[in-house]
Amino acid sequence: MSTPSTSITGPELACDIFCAVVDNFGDIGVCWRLARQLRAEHGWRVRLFVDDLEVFHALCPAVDASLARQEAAGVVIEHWREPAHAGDVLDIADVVIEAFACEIPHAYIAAMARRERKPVWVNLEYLSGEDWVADFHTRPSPHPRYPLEKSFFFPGLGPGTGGVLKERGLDAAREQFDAASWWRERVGIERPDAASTVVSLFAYENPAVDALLAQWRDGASPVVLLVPEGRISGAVARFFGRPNFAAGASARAGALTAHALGFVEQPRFDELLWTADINFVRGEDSFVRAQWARKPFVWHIYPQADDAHLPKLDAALAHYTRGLSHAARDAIGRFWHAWNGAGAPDWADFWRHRREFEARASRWADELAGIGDLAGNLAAHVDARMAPRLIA
Ligand code: TRH
Repeated sequence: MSTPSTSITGPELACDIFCAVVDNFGDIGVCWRLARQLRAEHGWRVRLFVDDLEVFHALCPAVDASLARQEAAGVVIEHWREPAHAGDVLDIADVVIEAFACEIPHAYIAAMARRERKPVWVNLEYLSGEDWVADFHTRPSPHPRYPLEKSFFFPGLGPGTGGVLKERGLDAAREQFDAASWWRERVGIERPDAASTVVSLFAYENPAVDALLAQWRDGASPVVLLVPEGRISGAVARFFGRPNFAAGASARAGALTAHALGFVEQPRFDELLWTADINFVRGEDSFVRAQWARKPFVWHIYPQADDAHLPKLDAALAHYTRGLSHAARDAIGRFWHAWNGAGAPDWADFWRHRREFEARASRWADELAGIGDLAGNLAAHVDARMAPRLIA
């Protein structure tokens, strides 16, 4: 574990993070990762308010969904039982993070306003690679009624944004990863040889999946598919003519062999991405982890009303494909769009650029790391906002 950084605000800064689980795992996925990192790498005293402990339990089995308050990985976890609840004792932190514009309790805001030294109040936004993000990142917004100011913290993929989360020990852990043991332990077989293409598939329901599975089945070289149990499992089961495709199941058709995996605690999710040759990921957190895995990936973006997600998809593509040949850039654009509902996926057309994608995946991870990691950028933002108050 890394040594906590020395911040001008002291090592034991108290931070409250509020997280409302909208759906799936991404909201708590990002908050839990951030909470652990602020605790482990910055030495902050972190309290995480979460409204859905059942979902949290999937990412962190140590979390007991029946408890009002508990601790895991050095983070205090409060069951945010109802919108008004903010802990039995209104103990206002130095830093208050509301994740993804969730509404923090009114009583808590009123107590923030009464606090002698006002907390640094941050709204952590969803990740977007769009250009406008840099203009809005860290912009302040005064509260309409209280003497409080909130700032908007935008994760992003380009300079001038908050970046994305990356733990200090992540690259070292990836380099030390023992793939052979992983295959025996997680899949119960020896690691496939280099003639096979290993694909991980973490996605929402997707009409393009049948065509893709058929292409892998009918292809000339073997494909080994690893499917964490979830929203796409039903479609994989139907393809193989089975009632379900639950953890532990395996199936084979033509050149395609598929294995279903159980859901693992969050720190172990990366291993799947490290072992595969290409990763299908979704939402926000797995999308980020795929980038740190330095492997080619395909993003199933979280669909929004009125196709509001499509500019985000194109913005991510613009970053990620920079420097690729025209042919490779067009192929990845076509494939990502097909995976997100526009057109039919053509695996051969896409994967013939494999070597170029692999080289770009490594270069891109270096470029992305150049923005700095989100937790570090957030700590610097908090320091900057606290400094004038300390001097005053
Ligand atoms: O689950 P997601 O689709 O999450 C979301 C939410 O839908 C959210 O509302 C939306 O706004 C956001 O996306 C953009 O995908 P995501 O973000 O990749 O989160 C999945 C988390 O699950 C991630 O932290 C990795 C974790 N995970 C495990 O911990 N173990 C596993 O075995 C697997 C498959 C995933």
